[in-house]
Amino acid sequence: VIGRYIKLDNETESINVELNQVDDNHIFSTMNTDDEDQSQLLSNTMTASLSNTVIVRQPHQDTHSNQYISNSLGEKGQPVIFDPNYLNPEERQKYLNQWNSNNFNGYLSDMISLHRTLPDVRDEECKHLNYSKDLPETSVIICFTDESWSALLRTVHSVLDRSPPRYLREIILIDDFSTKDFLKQSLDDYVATLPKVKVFHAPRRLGLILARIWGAKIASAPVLFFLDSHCECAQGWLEPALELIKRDDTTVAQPVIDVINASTLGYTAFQANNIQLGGFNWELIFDWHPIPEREHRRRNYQNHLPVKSPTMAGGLFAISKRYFNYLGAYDEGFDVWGAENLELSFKIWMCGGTLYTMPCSHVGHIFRTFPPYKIKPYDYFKRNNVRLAEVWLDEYKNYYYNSINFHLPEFGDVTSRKKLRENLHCKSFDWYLNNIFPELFVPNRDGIAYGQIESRAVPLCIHANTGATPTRAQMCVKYDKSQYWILSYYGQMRNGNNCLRYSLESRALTLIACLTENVNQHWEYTKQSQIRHTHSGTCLQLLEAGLLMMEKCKRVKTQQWKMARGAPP
Ligand code: UD2
Ligand code: MN
Repeated sequence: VIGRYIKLDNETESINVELNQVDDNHIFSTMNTDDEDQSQLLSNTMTASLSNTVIVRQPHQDTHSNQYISNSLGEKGQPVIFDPNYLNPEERQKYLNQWNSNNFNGYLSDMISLHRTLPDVRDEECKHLNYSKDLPETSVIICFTDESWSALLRTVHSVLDRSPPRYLREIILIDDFSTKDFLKQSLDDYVATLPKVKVFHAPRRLGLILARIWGAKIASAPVLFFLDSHCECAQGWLEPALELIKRDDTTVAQPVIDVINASTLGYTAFQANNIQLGGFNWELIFDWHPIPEREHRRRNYQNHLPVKSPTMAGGLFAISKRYFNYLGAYDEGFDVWGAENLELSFKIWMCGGTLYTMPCSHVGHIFRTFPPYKIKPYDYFKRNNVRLAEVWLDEYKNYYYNSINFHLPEFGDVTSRKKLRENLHCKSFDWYLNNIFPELFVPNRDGIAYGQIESRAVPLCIHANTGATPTRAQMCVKYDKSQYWILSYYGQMRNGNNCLRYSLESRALTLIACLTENVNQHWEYTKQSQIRHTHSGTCLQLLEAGLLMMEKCKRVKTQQWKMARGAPP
């Protein structure tokens, strides 16, 4: 037996068993089992919308050729569960190396067809839209550094296979000084066999931001469509963006970014009633938000229509080349990775454009927990964010500086970027917050008490622990952001975007993502300096060793807490 193929039928919850001969070197044998580790594997697949599982024991030898492709492995975006314990030691080492260099299952990616099919994941309404007959042409720009061969080329082929040829002028690959050998001559040779695809090798490491600027300069079509180098474009991905930009070239359009699971490569789509919009927090980290009611109303509750998004995730979007240059592309002082997505988002809104997410356009992306490239000897993300804050955040930059504990790094010269903002007569950040992202928590507008919460009984402060660990008190540490709380006007006790929560049912005091209008997250800071949970009418009490409990409110020192009243500065 070389491998096992397990098929789980969602509806009946039964396990079907099949035998599959893939090619001369590959046989997938199947077996029906209810043993423990198999049910574990199967339960992992349940999180994905599709349910075929393949456990491969003996994969092909040549990881950079496409010759041993199964007809079914990963087809239709199915997740493939891959158990490395079935690999021989040599293959297992290759598998581990691929994880280390990519931070996703590159070994499995190499076994899946570069032309694998995806289901048409669009909502029904999307399939019957009529697009203009003369949409503008696009240049697709894909920057990469040390990308997996198959992930990169699956991105390229998904563009070639699923774009109407008349709208696709070219695909520009910018190799950002990769060190992997196969991304040089072999890539050039491979790409030479494809229509419309060109590779440009950077003479030094540019970082993704300068690499994109370079790609945009080379591009000849009126519309630029940027993609990451580990994406798969789904059916109908291109037309919605071209339609929006044709109507108004100050419109910037991002597809729904579907999830390609980093270990199973299973493709999971977001339906239009379930998509999330881009936001950010005061650490200037991008995050996701549900569509606010005001946007549902503006669109007459038609989920498939383009929805206004405060920010973009950054990697996947279409913009007119003219407008990209008009907005000053990206800050060329940004290094390696990060901040460019918020810069462009703020610029678009503040300088007269519109940023949409298009529920009818789907592109999958392999999300990884952290980027695989070597970290430079300094914190480039923080430095980029300081440049961003200096130029675009006005007085709001102090929230960011508070969150990074006031230690400003050297951030270079931003005069030319400030000049750009002036020349374009862009609106203020205050305008942006009030009009484009009113849902964002703004401390001095929405806060009524802030800072450390220190016990009056002993010098201990409430410390934020996310996840299952109960919240407790610890030694007070100044400028520790886990001890910086803001009680909001709406009664939330916030640590960043997380809120203190107490539930009568579980009797647990935890920290979870803030939800407005959740009774379990509603608190008051009383005249007697108590932290009172409104719904249960109980008060926060310090026990020995920093443990916290919700108890009947009474006048004891262990229920009294020091916290600065008034809005944070
Ligand atoms: C997200 C964006 C990414 C970018 C980033 C912030 C999505 C899906 N992804 O992070 O596009 O906006 O936020 O900067 O919205 N690369 C280079 N040179 C480098 C580093 C990276 O060419 O020095 C390439 C890399 O190979 C990849 C792309 O840039 O194709 C984005 O990098 P990532 O995939 O690590 O970023 P991601 O998806 O975590
Ligand atoms: Mn990416």
